[in-house]
Amino acid sequence: GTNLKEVFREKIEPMHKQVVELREKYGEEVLGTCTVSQAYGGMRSVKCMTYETSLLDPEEGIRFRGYSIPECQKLLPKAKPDGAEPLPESLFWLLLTGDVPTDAQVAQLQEDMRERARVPADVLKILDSMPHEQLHPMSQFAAAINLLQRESAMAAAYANGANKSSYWEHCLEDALTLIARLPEVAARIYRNTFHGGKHVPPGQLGDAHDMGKRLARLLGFESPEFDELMRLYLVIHADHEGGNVSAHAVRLVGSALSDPYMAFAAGMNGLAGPLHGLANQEVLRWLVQLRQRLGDRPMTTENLTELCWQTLNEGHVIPGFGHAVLRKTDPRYTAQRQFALKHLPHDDMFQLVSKLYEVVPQVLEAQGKVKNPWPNVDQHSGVLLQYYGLRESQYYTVLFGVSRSLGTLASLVWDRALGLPLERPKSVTTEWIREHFHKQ
Ligand code: AMX
Repeated sequence: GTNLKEVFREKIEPMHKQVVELREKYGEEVLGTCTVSQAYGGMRSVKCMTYETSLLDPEEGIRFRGYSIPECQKLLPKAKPDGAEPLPESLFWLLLTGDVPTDAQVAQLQEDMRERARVPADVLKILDSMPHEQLHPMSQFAAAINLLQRESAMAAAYANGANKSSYWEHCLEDALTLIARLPEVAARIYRNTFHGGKHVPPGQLGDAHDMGKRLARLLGFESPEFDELMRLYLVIHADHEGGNVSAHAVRLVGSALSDPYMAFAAGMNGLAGPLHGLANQEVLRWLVQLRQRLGDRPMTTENLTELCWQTLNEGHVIPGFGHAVLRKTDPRYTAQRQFALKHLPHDDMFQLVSKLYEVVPQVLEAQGKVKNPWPNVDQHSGVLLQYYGLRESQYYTVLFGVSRSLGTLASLVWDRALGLPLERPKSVTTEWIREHFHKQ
C-alpha cells in the first residue's frame, strides 16, 4: 500500500510480538551497568533504553534503520526530475516503518503533508507579535510548537477516554501535522526576525514541492541548489539514536503521555543548548571571529593553531568538534563536505573549514582532554547556509529543530505503539553513595 498509516499498522503486531519474546527470553539479562562515575558523568555510555529509528556506532556514525548516510543518499527517493539528495519525507517513512519507500509511497505522504501544512492564522498572528529582537529564534520556535498544541489529536483523544491501544494513531496524526507545519512556522520566525516581517505567502508556492523545497522557498530562497541543501540538511539532522538531549527529552516528556507537541517542544528547548544544537550557531560566530583575528595574516597551519589555542586559553570549547559518543569524523560532516566540494569548492569560508579539519584535531589532541578531536555535524552546516545567503547564525538551530522532528516523532509513535511506560529512573544522593559504599 501507499498509505503510511496502514503500512505502519501492519508493522506493530510483529514488532510487539518480537519485543514480548525478547523480554521473555532475555528479560533478566544485564544490558548495561552504571558506575558512580557514570552517574556523576552524564550517564555517558550507560545502556539503559531502546530506540528503534536509528543507532549510532562510535566509529562509523549514525545509521538510520541500518542504513548509513551514503546508503540513504543512494537508496531513498529524490526530487523529480534531477534531485540528488534524498527527500525528507522518504526518510520519515524509512524511520517509521524501517522500509525504503517507493516513489508512490513518498508521493502520497507528500500529498497528505501538504493538506496538513497550513498554520492557523491566529498562531501566525501571535508569532508576528513576538518581540523578535529580544526573543531568540529557538524560544519563538518552542513557543510556536506549544501554540499549535491546542489541535493535538492525542490530547483530545486522551481527554475523551481513548483506549490505550489507539494512542499510536493519535500520536501519528499529531506527528504528521506537526512535521507538515514546521516549515511555515520556521520560515515565519526567520522572516519576522530578519526580514521585517515580509513573508512569502504559502499560497504562492503551488503544490509541486517537498518539505525541503517548501522550507527553502518560504524562507525566501529561490535557487534549486538551496532546495537540495535543505533536503540534505533535513535528512542528516533528523535522528541520532535515543540518548542525545533532544531525542531523550522528547521520549521522556512523551512518556508522561504529554502529547507530541508538548514532547517535541521540550526536545527543542534541549536542542537550544550550546553543547547540543546551538553549536551550529556558535561555530559560525567562531569562524567569523577567527577570520577577524587572522586579519591580513595568511591562513596557515601555524596561524590557525595559535588562534585555536587562544580560544582554549580563553576557557572556551572549540565549537563543532568533539562528541559524547562518536569517536571519528561525523559522517554528517562528511556528507556536508561532499556537498561543498560539489557546489562551492572555492568559497573562502569553506576553505577555512577545510583547513581547520587539518588543524583543530591536532590542537585538541595536544591539549589532551577530549575523547574525540574530530569534527561533528555542526562544524559544517553554517558554512553551507551562509554561502547561499542565510547568514543569520542565531537562526541555524531552528533548521536543526525542523529536521529533528522527523526522527524524534517517528520514535515517539513507536513508543506509543509499543505501549512503553512512564520513564522513571532512580536517583540517589551523594550522602547515599557515601553511606552505601562505606557499609559494603
Ligand atoms: N573544545 C575544547 N574542549 C573540549 C571539546 C572541544 N571541542 N570537546 C570536549 N572538550 C573537553 C570537555 O569540555 C571536557 O573538559 P573538562 O574535563 O574540563 O570538563 C573534556 O574535553 C572531555 O570531554 P569529552 O568526554 O571528550 O566530551 P563530552 O562527552 O563531555 O562532551 C561535547 C561532548 C559535544 C559536549 C563536547 O565535545 C563539546 O563541548 N564540543 C563543542 C560543542 C559542540 O560542538 N557541540 C555539538 C555536538 C553535536 C550536537 O549535539 N549537535
